[in-house]
Amino acid sequence: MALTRFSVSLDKDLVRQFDARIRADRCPTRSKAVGDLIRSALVQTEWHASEEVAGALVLVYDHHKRDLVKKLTEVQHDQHTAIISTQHIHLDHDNCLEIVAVRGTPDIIAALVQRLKALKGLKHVALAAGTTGRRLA
Ligand code: NI
Repeated sequence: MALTRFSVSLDKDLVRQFDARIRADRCPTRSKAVGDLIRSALVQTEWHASEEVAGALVLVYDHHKRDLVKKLTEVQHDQHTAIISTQHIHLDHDNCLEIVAVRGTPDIIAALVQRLKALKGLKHVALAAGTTGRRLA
């Protein structure tokens, strides 16, 4: 990996806050912290473009809720092209945690999230918007 050095001029207080955050996160260097921020911004850019992205959906629900499991299965089958895999964890007697790995264009994944959020009875729906990694250094 070829490295490039560049200098940046920033507000002194902003740098102090950034360094405090780096220490709290136990990030080893400013360079790594800045690189992570740049990658994070680039991943957000991928989600605003129409190229392939990847991520994970986290769902929490009570499997006793009437018809919920059936509806969840229907939605996932309808959107199967965006779903790589699903992991189901029985958290306790009532609650289930489902992790749905997704890959596709942002609009297809957004449509899946929208349909899941529209279902009654889900306690939690969250999307970790990630990347395929192909366009990132
Ligand atoms: Ni379960």
